[in-house]
Amino acid sequence: MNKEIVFQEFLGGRVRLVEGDITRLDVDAIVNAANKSLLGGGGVDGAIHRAAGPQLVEACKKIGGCETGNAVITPGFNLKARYVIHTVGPVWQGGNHDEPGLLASCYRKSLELASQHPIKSIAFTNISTGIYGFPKEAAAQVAINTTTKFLEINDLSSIVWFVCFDKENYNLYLSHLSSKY
Ligand code: AR6
Repeated sequence: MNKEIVFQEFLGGRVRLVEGDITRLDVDAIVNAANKSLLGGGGVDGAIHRAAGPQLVEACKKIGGCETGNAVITPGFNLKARYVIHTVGPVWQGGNHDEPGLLASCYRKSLELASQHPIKSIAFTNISTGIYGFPKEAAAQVAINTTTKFLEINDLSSIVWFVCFDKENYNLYLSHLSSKY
C-alpha cells in the first residue's frame, strides 16, 4: 500500500504530507473539492470522477447537492479509495464573506463523516485553492489548524494525508507543518 509514495510524517505519524495525484492514493477515503451540484467539474473533481467511473455521478445525483462548508459521502467505485467524501469549499470573494470559516467547516465536516465510517486513512486535497481562488497560504493554515485541532479533540484514529498537487502548496504545507510539529 502506497509503497512507491514518498511522504513526510508529522504529529507522531497521524499526519502525512505528499506531493502528487490524490486519485492514485491507496487510502480509505479521499476528499473531493466539489461544487454545490455534486455533478462533477474541472480540477481535482474532474480527475476523481474520471478515475471513479460513471457510477460516482449517479451516486451524487441521488444525494442531490451539498451546501458550501458541508460534506457528503459516497462509495469510491473504481478508485482504490473505498469512499469519496465530497465537500464544497468557498469561492474566494476577498475574504469578508466568511471564507476561512467555511473552509474550516469543510475540513471539520469531512473528518466528522470519516469518524462515522470505517475509515482509518483519509486524504485531503487543497480545497478551494484552485478554481475557487482561495489564497494558498491562508488556506494551508486553515487546513492544518482545523485538522490538527480535530485530531486532538476527537481522538480520531485515522491517518490524515495532505496531498498537494502543486509545488507551491507542498512547500507551504511543509513549512507550516515543520514549524508547528
Ligand atoms: N490530486 C490532488 N490535488 C489536485 C488534483 C489531483 N489530481 N488536481 C488538482 N488538484 P480545484 P477548488 C489541486 O480547482 O478550488 C471544480 O470544477 C489543485 O492544484 O480542483 O475547490 C469543482 O467542480 C488545487 O490546489 O478545486 C468546483 O466547481 C486543489 O486541488 C471547483 O472546481 C483544488 O483545486 C472547486 O474549486
